[in-house]
Amino acid sequence: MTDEKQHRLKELQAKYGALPIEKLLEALIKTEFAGKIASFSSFGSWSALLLDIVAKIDNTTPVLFLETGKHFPETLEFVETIKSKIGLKNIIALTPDEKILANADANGTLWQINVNRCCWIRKVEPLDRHLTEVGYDAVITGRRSYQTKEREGMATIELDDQNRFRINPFAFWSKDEIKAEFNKRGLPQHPLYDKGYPSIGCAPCTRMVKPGEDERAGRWAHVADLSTGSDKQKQECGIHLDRKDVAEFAI
Ligand code: ADX
Ligand code: SF4
Repeated sequence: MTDEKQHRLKELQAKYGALPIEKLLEALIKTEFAGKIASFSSFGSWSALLLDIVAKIDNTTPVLFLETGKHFPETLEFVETIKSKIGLKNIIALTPDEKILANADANGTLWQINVNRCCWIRKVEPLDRHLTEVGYDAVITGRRSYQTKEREGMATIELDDQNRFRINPFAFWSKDEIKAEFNKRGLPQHPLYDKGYPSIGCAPCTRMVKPGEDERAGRWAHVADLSTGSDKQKQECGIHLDRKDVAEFAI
């Protein structure tokens, strides 16, 4: 982390860190990082909320969607619903490198034996390739600190390991606050949400959640059953982790 970036981080936090979400994002999208900021979206259960706020500020803001080739058909339909209902004009689908796929996951079953490498091929590499090509200064995510242990320490405005500003406008929102704002705006919900999928990723790595289970219990639930040497349930696909922590899965 350079001193200059650290200094700017402190300035941004002091100036905008306590603002309501619309004001925070407006300042960052229109002024601080104009033309150099993108939002990520998983097009999952509560995604419409961030997308609605971003679209109302500037509906040409790039929205990066990792099109892993493994999504539920319902997720791909939901992308179209969001486009028409929320009016986003610049959704960019990022796809895995064909050569890497052909070499490392030719039959598409790598997720069964090595989820970390599969996520690297289908998410981390395509994202990093795009971020480097375009040279964004900042990205916006929909992560919340209550979601996982790894996310507990996040800040609303932070610097990632590549010296890029990462904005987590919902960092300190509770689940109830998200739901209330979502409902107030009358936003479209992912079609699988009401069918028992509170947290939605790729189809092979997302199962239905039983009543009483944690909302992320259905994510990578098969991993604990694999003989990969790890009995810990995977909680992060890798795009928000320091790249040194996923380097061993790179091809
Ligand atoms: S994950 O790491 O467990 O897969 P989760 O579904 O909670 O992520 O989403 C957390 C944030 O990561 C989302 O708010 C979004 O910013 C980003 N994200 C997750 N999946 C994708 C995707 N397929 N494309 C783009 N961004 C994504
Ligand atoms: Fe592969 Fe599963 Fe990761 Fe999707 S979530 S990229 S299918 S391991």
